Amino acid sequence: MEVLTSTKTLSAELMTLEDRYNAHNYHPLPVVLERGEGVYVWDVEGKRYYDFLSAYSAVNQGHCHPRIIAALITQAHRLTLTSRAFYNNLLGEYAEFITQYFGYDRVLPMNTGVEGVETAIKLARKWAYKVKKVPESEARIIFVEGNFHGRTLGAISASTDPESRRGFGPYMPGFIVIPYNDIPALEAALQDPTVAGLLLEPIQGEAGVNVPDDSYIPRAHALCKEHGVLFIADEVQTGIARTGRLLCCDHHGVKPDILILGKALSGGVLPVSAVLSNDEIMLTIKPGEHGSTFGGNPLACAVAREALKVVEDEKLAENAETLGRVFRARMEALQQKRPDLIRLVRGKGLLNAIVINDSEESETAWNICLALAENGLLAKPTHGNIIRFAPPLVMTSGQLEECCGIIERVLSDWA
Ligand code: IF1
Repeated sequence: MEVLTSTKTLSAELMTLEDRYNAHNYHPLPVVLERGEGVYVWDVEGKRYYDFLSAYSAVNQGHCHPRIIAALITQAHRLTLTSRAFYNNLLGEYAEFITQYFGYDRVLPMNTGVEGVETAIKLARKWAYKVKKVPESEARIIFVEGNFHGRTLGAISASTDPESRRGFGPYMPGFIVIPYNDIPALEAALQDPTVAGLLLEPIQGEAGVNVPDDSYIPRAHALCKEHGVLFIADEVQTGIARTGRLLCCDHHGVKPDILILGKALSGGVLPVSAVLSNDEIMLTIKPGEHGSTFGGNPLACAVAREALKVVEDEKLAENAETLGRVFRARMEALQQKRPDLIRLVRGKGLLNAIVINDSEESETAWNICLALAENGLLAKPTHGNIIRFAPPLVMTSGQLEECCGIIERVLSDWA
């Protein structure tokens, strides 16, 4: 390769290459990353950034956590995949570990978050027919507006986001969508005896870190109990210590009937998801009725077990709670200084967002993220004018101070 004559030549070349040969299903920030360690990532020109997206909360334990990488490498030399046609020596121990870790009877291991969501929908329907005695093929699942559960046809059939669903019809039947954070709407929907479950995120990530009223989750859970409907929590993004507790539902003392995990379940090392539930629900699925080639593979078991141990050993939930309060206080002070630019700050733990005081279509949030990248901090807008801030949970208070300083410098003088 010719000697680089100017900065960012290699980045430009690699972006061009990706644009030429890759599908255009994303609009990435113009940064080409090649290395990650803890809270940092480096681009191909060697510039270091604080990662404030954490791969959408998949690297809560920090990039390339040494313990998780070691578990990956050790197991990769021994056995990576057997398929579930046979037993493997790690799945039983992993299943015991993760069910005790979260307090459930059983786990159904999958790979991506959306496979976890699809699995939960199938479980809820199966339970409705087998246990609640809903007539076959008539079970309904309640979702809430603003949801994001993934990109499969099932998940987008519940979506209210035109970008996620437009042009992909026809859609999955049997889904009811009601307003989020609206108890009367839920009470009305629960009058339908064919409802099997309510599936929601305890904080809506993609919708822009949409935090419901404190009373919403516990009251929704109680109403589901009252009506014999399963409370299903999609904690793919909010789980694994991200919001300052092991699960976001823990803030409310609510134990979901079905819990969906993904992303940081592997520390961002490979796709690992899991659905947890108790016998009455989980055992409605019989052998041969659900699964996947890689679900419960020994490599995933080794990695996920270590990733969960790291969360506990390094007290990542406590750290997220403490640093999250510092972060929101600093951002709220900034909002006071620049109410013209920042409409509000919201979040829990280290899942936070600022809402920029501009239209959805405006480029403001995008341009702010470009300026933040210039200043060594990576964040990305969601839905037009909202910037999500979600660093790895291993961040120190000193690093957070420095990052708040970067954000304050860029936003204080924003013209
Ligand atoms: C993309 C969003 C975040 C999720 C929740 C299930 C899934 C996700 C609550 C599916 C995945 C990812 C997907 C990725 C970007 C990212 C995302 F912006 F799309 F919405 F995080 F907010 N439930 N979220 O957040 O998990 O199948 O992806 O493993 O598709 O653009 P997955």
